[in-house]
This record gives sequence, C-alpha cells and structure tokens, in this order.
Amino acid sequence: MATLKETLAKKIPVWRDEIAALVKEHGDKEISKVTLKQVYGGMRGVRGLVCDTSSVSADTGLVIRDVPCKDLPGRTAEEVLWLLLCGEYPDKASHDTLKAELQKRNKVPGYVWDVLAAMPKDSHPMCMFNTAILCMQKESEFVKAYNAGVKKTEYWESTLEDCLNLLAKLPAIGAGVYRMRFNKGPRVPSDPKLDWGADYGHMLGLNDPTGTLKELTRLYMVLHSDHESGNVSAFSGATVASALSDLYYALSAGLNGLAGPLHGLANQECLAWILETMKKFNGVPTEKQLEDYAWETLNAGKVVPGYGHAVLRVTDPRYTAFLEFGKKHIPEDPVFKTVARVFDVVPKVLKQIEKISNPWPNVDAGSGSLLYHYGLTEFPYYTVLFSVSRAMGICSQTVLARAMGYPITRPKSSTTAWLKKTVSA
Ligand code: CMX
Repeated sequence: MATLKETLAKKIPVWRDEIAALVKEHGDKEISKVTLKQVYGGMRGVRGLVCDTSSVSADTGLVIRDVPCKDLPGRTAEEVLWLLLCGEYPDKASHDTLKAELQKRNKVPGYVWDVLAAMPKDSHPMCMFNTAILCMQKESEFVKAYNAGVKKTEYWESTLEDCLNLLAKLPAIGAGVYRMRFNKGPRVPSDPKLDWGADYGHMLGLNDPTGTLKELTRLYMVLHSDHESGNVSAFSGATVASALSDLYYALSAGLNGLAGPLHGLANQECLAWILETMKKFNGVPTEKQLEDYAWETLNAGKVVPGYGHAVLRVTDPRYTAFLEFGKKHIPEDPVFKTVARVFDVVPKVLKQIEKISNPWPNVDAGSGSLLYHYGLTEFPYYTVLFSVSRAMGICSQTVLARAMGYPITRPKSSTTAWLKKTVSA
C-alpha cells in the first residue's frame, strides 16, 4: 500500500530524467509540420503538445495510459484518477486510501452556497458550477506554497493538494447546483460508503431503488475523465495553468470552454434534438422520419449534435460503452430507442456531405437518454456531469505539467500578410 503522493514522488524523478534525456538527445528533430490550412483550421493534427495521461487516435479513440476505453466500464473514478496520474491502477488498499482521502476533503465551504444562492435564478448550471470553483480560489495550497517561496521542483506537491481538495468537493457542488437550480429541495449529504462517482449519483437525490443511476454516474465519471490535451477544455486549462495560475483558475477556465455547444454543451443539445424528433413524430420516429429530420436540421444550417469529431474517424468508444449500458438496462425506453435508431440513420446522412470529416457519433450522442430515463430530465444540467468528470483529466494534467516543470505556453502566431508573403515566396 502507498498513498497517491508517495507513488508519484517515486515516479516523478524518473519521468523527469527520461524527458530531459529525450530533449537533450533529440531536441532539434522535426516531429510535425504545419500547413497553411492547419493554421486557419483550428490547428487540427499539429503535434505541438505533450500529454501523458491519455491519447486519442482517429481509429481507436480514448486510451488512458495503456488502457483502452472499452476496458474502463466497471472501474471506479478513484482507480481512473490513479491511472491518469501514475500510469497504473492502484492496489485495493491504495484505492481505499484515496477514496477515504477524498471523503475527508469533501466539505464544501459555506460561502460557496451563499454565492450560488445570490446568482440569478435562471443562471445556466455550468455558469453556477464554474463560479463555485472560481470562488474557492482563496483556498489554493499552491498559492500559499508559491508565496512562501517553495522550490520549483516541489510545485507539484501543493498542486496535488489543490487537485484532491477540488475533486473531493466537485460531486457535492455539482449535485448542489442541480438541487438548487431546479428546486429539488435541500442538499443530500454524502454517503461515505460510496465511491466518488456513485456518491455523486446519490447526492443528486433522485429515486434510485435499484442503484442503477449510481452505476451510471460511476460509468459517466470514468468515461468523460480525459481526452488528451488538445481539446478546448484541456488545452484552455493547461494554458492557464502554464502561467502558474492555480488549479482553481485553470480548471474554471477549462470548464468554461466545455460549456460551448461544439464541445461539452453538445450533450444537452443532443437530447433536445432527440426529444424534438419524438415530439414532432409523436413517439419513436421511423428511420425515414429521422432521415428527413436530419436533413431538415442540416438544411437549416445547424449541426446534428452528438455527431462528428475533430480527431476521431470512427464511432467513439465512449458512445459504444453508453449504448451497451442502455441495451443492458433500458432497452425498451423510447428515448433510448430513438438514440439507437439515430445511430442507424444519421451517419448515412452525414456521409453524403463531403465537408464532414467524421459522420460517426461522439460521446455526447447517447448519455443524455440514459440520464433522462433515471429522472434526470433537466438537460441543461448535463454538461455539469461532464465537467465533474473532466476535472479529473484537467487536474491530473496540471499536476504532471508542474511536476515536469513545463514552461509557460506561448506558440507563435502570424499575420495574414506574413502568411501570404511566406506561401508565395
Ligand atoms: N452536423 C453538421 N455539420 C457538421 C457536423 C455535424 N454533426 N460535424 C461537422 N460538421 C461540419 C462542420 O460544422 C464544418 O462545417 P463548416 O466548414 O461549414 O464550418 C465541416 O463539417 C467540417 O467539420 P469537420 O472537419 O468534420 O469537424 P471539425 O473538426 O471542424 O468539428 C465538431 C468537430 C465536433 C465541432 C463538429 O463535428 C460538430 O460541430 N459536431 C456537432 C457538435 C458536437 O457533437 N460536439 C461535441 C464533440 C465532442 C466534445 O468535444 O465534447
């Protein structure tokens, strides 16, 4: 048995030496080139970042360290957090120590609830959640250590403290936002018997006699936890953290990016789209009706939410994991049936549009129907669930960036005039 900090303390010096030797020996070798199209195209495919917690390839999807996405269901968030940070799963005793450590730190300061209560009643749940994180900034252990003059090689230790303090509180904050924003009554206290992901499901306070909702929130927390570092939320979080802003600032920044409809907000839009089709066609639509509705959406200049991806060129394995969950637990649910039918129809439609690089579903296409079934029907809330989970990845990446002593992020930009001159030279 070892604690998370003890395990990292052994691994970090080895990783540092490995990276230092790599850069010393091969520092000037070219690993990627950049075309003009990529510069104007959101830097797709430009290899300019390092991320060791996870990788995403076009044909495989998410791999956390060495573990492919398909092997993640059944794991707890504690196991996955350990995996993200240390590159391996914890043994049982270490896992239980981390679980207890998170429970010890899970009390949310009273002022957070006061701040949230003072916000306009129609605030978006993501704005409430991110405000809660930002207003706790004064708790940062990193800031205290930095102001006390701690050595650069020790920055990661106080950042790990911030990581654990923050992650421990996020399920209670996320559930508290849900209950406050949607008038669900008093907050539900944490159940110390439960793991982090299941406890979140418990604190939402929905009717869950079979425990399946808790099983779903556990799965949800594991599947959304990380997706390498080039996506908007991870990249924004890492950029802010690279200025040595603490994790409260960095995580809040990253999650503000997750709140965009092309990124994490797509899961609320997705369920809205599914429900719209069901309303329009009075129940589960036929394949033909779905095909027509997909064209109607596209012809109106809108995207079909939950489909397409900046990196993936296959069905997102996270979508597949949610689909499997639905097939096992709620195969006859009409909303789930519609989601499954959309999967049979929409890729065929999107394939007909040449500019669309990937016609397949992403992580956001299916999860909403499962949440909806278990009574979580307020879909503007769904991105908060994504955020609680994604915080694991952003926090882990920040701890490791501090540990490796990565510098402030500062790529070079060009003017259009310079680009014109350069390409025509
Ligand atoms: N419906 C309609 N049009 C789509 C589309 C979709 N599902 N997916 C891509 N396109 C369009 C793009 O809008 C773009 O059009 P313009 O050139 O007119 O701007 C064109 O096809 C090319 O895009 P791409 O190279 O296939 O994809 P990008 O890397 O530019 O964008 C993504 C990726 C996810 C933003 C895009 O597929 C999309 O908007 N999907 C719907 C929203 C969604 O599900 N987002 C969640 C992604 C997962 C996450 O990050 O959380």
